[in-house]
Amino acid sequence: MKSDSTTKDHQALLLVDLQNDFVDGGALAVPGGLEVIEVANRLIPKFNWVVATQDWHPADHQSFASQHAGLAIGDQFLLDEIPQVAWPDHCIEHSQGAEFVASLAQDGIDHVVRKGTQRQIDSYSAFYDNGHLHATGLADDLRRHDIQHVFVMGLATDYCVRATVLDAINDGFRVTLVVDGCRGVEMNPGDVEHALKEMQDAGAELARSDEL
Ligand code: VGL
Ligand code: ZN
Repeated sequence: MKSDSTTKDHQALLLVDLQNDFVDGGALAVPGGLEVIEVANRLIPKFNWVVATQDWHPADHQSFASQHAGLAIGDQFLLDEIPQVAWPDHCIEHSQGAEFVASLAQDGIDHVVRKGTQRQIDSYSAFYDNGHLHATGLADDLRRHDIQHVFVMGLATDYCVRATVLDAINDGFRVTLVVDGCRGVEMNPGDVEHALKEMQDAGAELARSDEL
């Protein structure tokens, strides 16, 4: 770690969307997604406070291409005037695909944040929906636990990890992105690299898990 401006007591690990649908064989499989589970399992015991997000959609969520005649997976459209990518059906509430990956050391998770629960708006970030209309309550919860510095890893770098990191910084948290704990969708070549640059430009520090 670069400096010790925050101690363990004020640090949290934030695991983004380590769910069956985002890993190998899942409905929205992120290439190499399964590889980050062992990174999470190594980091979990090092933190006093561990938060995990769960993408948690109703079956008729309007981010699903299946809900719109004429939209194909990957198409961009406007959902209530907010730019939206059309995704395959994924992480439907209470489904197997929405469950955490079985090999994840779930006993070490202290708090779960479910997002994307409203059918009419998507929520990539662990903190706010994509329109920044409603907070999930995570920022307040972290502050209640005196957390000042969050270490973020998970899936996918160019969507939910990116949005979570940018919102965390905006809400005043120090953020370290655990780079080897992330994998991206990379819908277009360069998306992951671009997302990493955006996060760094916003003030995120980048680290490898073996440095923590
Ligand atoms: C995600 C697309 C749709 C993610 C979630 O976890 O990055 N991406 N829902
Ligand atoms: Zn989703």
